[in-house]
Amino acid sequence: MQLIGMLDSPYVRRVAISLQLLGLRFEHRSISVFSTFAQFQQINPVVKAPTLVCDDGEVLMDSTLILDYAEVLAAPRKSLMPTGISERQHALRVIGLALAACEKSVQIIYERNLRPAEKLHEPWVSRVTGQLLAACGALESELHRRPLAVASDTIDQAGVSAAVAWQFTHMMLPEVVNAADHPALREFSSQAELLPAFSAAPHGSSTYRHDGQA
Ligand SMILES: N[C@@H](CCC(=O)N[C@@H](CS)C(=O)NCC(=O)O)C(=O)O
Repeated sequence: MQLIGMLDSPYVRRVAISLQLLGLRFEHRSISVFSTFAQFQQINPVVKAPTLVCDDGEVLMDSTLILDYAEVLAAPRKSLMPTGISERQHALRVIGLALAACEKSVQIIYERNLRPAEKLHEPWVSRVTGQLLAACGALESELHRRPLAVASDTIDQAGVSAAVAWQFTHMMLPEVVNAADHPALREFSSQAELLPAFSAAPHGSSTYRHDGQA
């Protein structure tokens, strides 16, 4: 199967990291939804990253739906989703917060980069910024309340998503989300970024290769 999209997208990155942790082989094609729109459109006319081209050619999109598919492919060997109800409930809360942080960060970045400066709508930016800070604040509290595992064989989808969300927001909007206010997230993310599955798929424009070659 092929994972389409750049690793500067937190959604593409959470899929690339999760597929590795699930022990699934995939080819990564680092195609941009912006600079190579037409090429992306040939693969998925909706132009959403991540896109997954399954082995039979069917095209999936949306990171959470792709991960749902990946979980079934990896079962019963491996899973990143806890099965106990209390653990599952908590994982879903953390993943929801992480995805909200990604979504609000992306909205701010698009507002800044895609809209002419004179058309920037400040009330919208303020609203989204408040939502981003709320998501990061809640993630920080959750990490204090219930620490997440951060080793290759114990990290789960909540851990992958929280770490990817923090790294993305921290790299793209450091002036919006103050790292000093989020010590637990910062520490968790630094440890996660050292894991082989994370370092093989770093934030940015590189292409993941399963043989470890960049
Ligand atoms: N909920 C989606 C969000 C995906 C998303 O918004 N991806 C961005 C890249 S970070 C994208 O495709 N942008 C192009 C567009 O929406 O037109 C997911 O989890 O995959």
